[in-house]
Amino acid sequence: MIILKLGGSVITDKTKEYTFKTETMDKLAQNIKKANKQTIIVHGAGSFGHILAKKYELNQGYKRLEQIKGFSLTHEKVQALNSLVLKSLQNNDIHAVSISPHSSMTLNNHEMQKMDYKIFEEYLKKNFTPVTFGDVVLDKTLGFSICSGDLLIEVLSKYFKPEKVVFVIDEDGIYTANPKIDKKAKLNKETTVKELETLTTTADNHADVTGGMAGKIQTIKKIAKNSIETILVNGNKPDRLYKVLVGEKTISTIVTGEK
Ligand code: IP8
Repeated sequence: MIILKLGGSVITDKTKEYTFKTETMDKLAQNIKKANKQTIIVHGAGSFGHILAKKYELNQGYKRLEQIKGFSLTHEKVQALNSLVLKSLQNNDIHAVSISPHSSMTLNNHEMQKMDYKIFEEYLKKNFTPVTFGDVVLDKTLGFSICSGDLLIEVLSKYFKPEKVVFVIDEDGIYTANPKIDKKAKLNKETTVKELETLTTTADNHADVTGGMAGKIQTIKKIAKNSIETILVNGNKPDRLYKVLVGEKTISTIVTGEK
C-alpha cells in the first residue's frame, strides 16, 4: 500500500482564494488510476484553508469569539475542496471515500490525540480508497487547532507501514536551497535523513499556517525514522507520479528510510 499526499499548492492556486486546479487534479487522478495501487490519499488545504486559517489565527487555538466563525468557515471550505478532489477521483473510476478529520480526530496541543485507524482499515479491506485532508479540528489543550495533511501522513505511515510515502508537490523535489529564490539551487535526487538535517530551508512566501517546505522536511524525517521511503515528485508533470507509484525511475527526490 502507498500513502499519497496531494499538496495544496498543486491542486489549488495558493495565491488566489478558493481556486481549484481541476485540470491538474484530473491528470493526477488519471495517473493514480493507471498505476492501479492500493492507496490512502491525503490532500492539503491550499487556498481553501490557509488564507482563512491565517486570518482567524486558528492554529493558535481559541482566544476570542470571532474565531468560532473562522473555524466554521474554514471547515466548510476545506470540505468543499475535498468534494472536488473526490469528484475528480470518482470521474477516473477510483472508488474514493472521504474521512473528515474534524469529525473523527482530535489533537492535544497540535499532537494527534485520537484517530480512528480502524475506519481506514475497514475501507481499505473493502477496496475503497480512503481520502482524508488538512482540516480544522478540536484540540484538548487549545480548544481547537489545525490538523495538517502532513501530520495525517506522519501518523498514518507509522500505523500502516506503507511500501512508500509519496508527496506530490509543486517542485521537482527537495533542492539544496529554495529554487524559487536561488537560481543555483540543485535538486537532491537521492538523500538521507542525515543530509536533510543540514538543509536550510527558507519560508515560502504564501500564507501557510502549517510550516510549508520546512515543516514538510520535519515530517519526512519522522517517516524515515520508521524505515519508510519517501518520494517527492512534481504534480505538474503527472506522468512522473505514475512512474513513482509503479516503481519506475523519474525526476524526483527519494529519501531513504533509516534502517
Ligand atoms: O495544507 C492545513 O492542511 P495542509 C489545513 O496539509 C488548514 O497543511 C485548515 C489550513
